[in-house]
Amino acid sequence: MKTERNFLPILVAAILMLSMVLATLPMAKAQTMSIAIDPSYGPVGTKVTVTGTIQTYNGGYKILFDRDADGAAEEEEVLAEGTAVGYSVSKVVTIPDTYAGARLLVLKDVGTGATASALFTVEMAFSLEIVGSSVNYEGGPFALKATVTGGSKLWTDDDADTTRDVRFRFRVRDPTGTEIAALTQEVIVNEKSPPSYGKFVHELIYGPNEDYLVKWGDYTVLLDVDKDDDGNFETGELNLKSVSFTVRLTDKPEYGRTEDTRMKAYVSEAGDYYYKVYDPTGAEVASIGPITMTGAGFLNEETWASAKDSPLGTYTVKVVKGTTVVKSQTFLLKAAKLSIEFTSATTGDIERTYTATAEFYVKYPDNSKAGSLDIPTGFKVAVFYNKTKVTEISLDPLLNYNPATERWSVSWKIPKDARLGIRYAFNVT
Ligand SMILES: [Ca+2]
Ligand SMILES: [Ca+2]
Ligand SMILES: [Ca+2]
Ligand SMILES: [Ca+2]
Repeated sequence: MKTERNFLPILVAAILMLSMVLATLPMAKAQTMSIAIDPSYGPVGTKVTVTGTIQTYNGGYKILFDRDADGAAEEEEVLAEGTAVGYSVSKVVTIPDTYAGARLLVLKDVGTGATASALFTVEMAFSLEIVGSSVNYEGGPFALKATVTGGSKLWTDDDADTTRDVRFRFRVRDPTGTEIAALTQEVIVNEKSPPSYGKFVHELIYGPNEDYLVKWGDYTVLLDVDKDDDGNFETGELNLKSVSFTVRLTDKPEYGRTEDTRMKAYVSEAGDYYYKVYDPTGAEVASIGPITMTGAGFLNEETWASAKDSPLGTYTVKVVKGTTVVKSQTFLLKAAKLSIEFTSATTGDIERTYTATAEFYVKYPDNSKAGSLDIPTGFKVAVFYNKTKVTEISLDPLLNYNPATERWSVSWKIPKDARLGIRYAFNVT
């Protein structure tokens, strides 16, 4: 009895101590695999935040995506890899080319091979764009590119080349909104090669010398896609995307000095024609011709280049036959957009209070060099460190231009308090 009385408090104390020790030991329990995605649907190219947990503390993970839509996300279909923070994973992935529908997105623990999966629903998407300029003279050309991503894996091969395909149709509306039946094009478009699963692209060009593109104004191109691949275009498959282009007498509505003004016109009868260009005062500055036409058709493309000192403002182009003005349109001549070509600059490490210098040409669009007479006083050169402007220096055409070399120069004395060990650059604005 005596021993029992003494043993009980010792036992209680020992159990208490043991539980305290256990409480301070790290938990060795394995985390379960989990995955959550946001958003859970969208077109190819959607950025998806994948969060979840893996089994291995600070372990490696992979994110896999069933891009070929065979029902399994295989090792070669990896979208991202990384290392968990503790057991947690958070990663943004971009949905790659694949087919429409629910696709497996899998988080995998590289150490244990365990996985957790979610479904991302891919939506079919359409695009139609103008390649290059959306403005041109009569007849074009205008280049277009139509794309379907997230096409259907059920689409069949209709042109017997063992590649699944789908029909695109392009329709064109003139500036009055009337559809031009003669410009409608229907094409069978084959799928791009893997890994561009579900991607269908077609490019086409209207013009040059397209008789139907001679009315001035905005034309609209509409894209139809045979989404159910039944060979017909029904409701829900029409006008999925549209894009506009503009036809005029010159290939642009405005030009910089020294830039070529290109013009082309359609005429409806035989005769001797001239292109004539008039400056803002009404003075004739160009007369190109005669261009002899034996019937209806396009006059040749002709160009007129303004000079460095051509007056700025509204110019007029006319197509003239004898004393008859057949067509007339205006364009704007603006100050040229000048470009800068550095010929030398201080590079490498230089000490503070030293002077850094750079030399450069200032060029017109036609590549001719701008001298001190062409450039107004006070155009500025900025010194940058990375993208941060450090200082700005105004140039004086008398001091900073060398007529012999046609080069401009800029110098910058590096202040005593300039930050050391960083990289500076000159930019001209
Ligand atoms: Ca797969
Ligand atoms: Ca087909
Ligand atoms: Ca085919
Ligand atoms: Ca159809």
